[in-house]
Amino acid sequence: MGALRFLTAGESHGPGLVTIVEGMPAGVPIAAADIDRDLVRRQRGYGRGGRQKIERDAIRVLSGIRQGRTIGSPIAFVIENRDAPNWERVMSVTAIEDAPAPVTRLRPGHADLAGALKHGYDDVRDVIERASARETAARTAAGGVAKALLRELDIAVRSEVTQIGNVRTDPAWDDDRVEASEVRCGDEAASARMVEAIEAARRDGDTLGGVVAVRATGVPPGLGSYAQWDRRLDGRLAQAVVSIPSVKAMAIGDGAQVAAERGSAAHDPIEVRDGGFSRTRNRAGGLEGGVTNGEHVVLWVSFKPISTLMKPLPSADLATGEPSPAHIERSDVCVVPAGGVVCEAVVALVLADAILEKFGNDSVDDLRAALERYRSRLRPLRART
Ligand code: EPS
Repeated sequence: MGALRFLTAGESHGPGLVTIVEGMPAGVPIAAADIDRDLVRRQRGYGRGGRQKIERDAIRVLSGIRQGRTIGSPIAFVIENRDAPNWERVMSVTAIEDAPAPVTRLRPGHADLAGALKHGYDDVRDVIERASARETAARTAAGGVAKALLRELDIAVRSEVTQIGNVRTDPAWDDDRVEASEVRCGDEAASARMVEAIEAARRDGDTLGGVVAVRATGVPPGLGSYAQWDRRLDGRLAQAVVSIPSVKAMAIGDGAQVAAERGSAAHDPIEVRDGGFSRTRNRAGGLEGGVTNGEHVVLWVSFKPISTLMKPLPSADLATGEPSPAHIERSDVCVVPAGGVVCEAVVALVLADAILEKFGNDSVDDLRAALERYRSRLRPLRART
């Protein structure tokens, strides 16, 4: 815990977003192009709004990487907000005369009311700017660093949209099909129906949520710990995933279904296959006792519909208290496909953190050697040499 840390800064319409990642071992090959690829994937997806036509999200590396490898120092990035020049007066650092009128019409579902009451603001703009999901670009960049480490260890984190509105399907886990789909769903027929559902919501001035499946493969058993509540990896994954804007629920494996079943159906029988321990099924989603068990880590993440509605809900004015429809601001109709990319990033960060905590974070060569030695003893006691 805390072997790998990251912080982000930046307002949605300020000059840019800042990411600092600290705790990466030296010697990890890392290319800005790989991180930028995920930033582009996060911008795409049917149902995104006008903002993504303006932005060309890409990192500028400020520190921590030299000659294509990490050097063990803090890694810092900036992502420029290309929209910033259009917001210069609103976002002016120095006080300006005849400043733009404050936003006082509160949007249900956003942080608007809770944030304004919390900080005593008279302008909801002060909430909107940092509560905006624009911040997830910075989190995606941090996740790109974690993915670079996991790649070295043959661990991959993927995501796939399985539901938008009431259109549902099963994950295909086929990268080519998922990335070819406008909604990042591997089922072509379901993709088409999801696009139609988004279009129908747009026509009605409404928005849609959905579900993303996230799967990490190649994860060694023994990450996390059952010894203390805050070391349990299930809880650490939940913190990382549920803190993504719009996420309202996360299930681990078949966690939502087994509540209605008997234990004999819910748990995963153990067997020995090819000399190693294995399972006949993976309903636990790769986690038992807050520790990875060697199976794929599988999460199901539910996103609520975007809160800004073009046909706004009834609301009240922060200043006058009078009834007033919610503030309307340029927004998306559906962010579930983009949300999947953000899920990959934060899951990669949690897994990388747990790996560094178990195997050390000074040098990637030392780490690889420690992991190989560990893997070589993951057999029945009597089968060990
Ligand atoms: C986002 C940028 C934002 C929104 C969206 C996420 O840009 P703008 O507010 O200028 O249109 O499009 O934010 C939200 C949906 C939200 O609810 O905060 C981005 O880059 O992801």
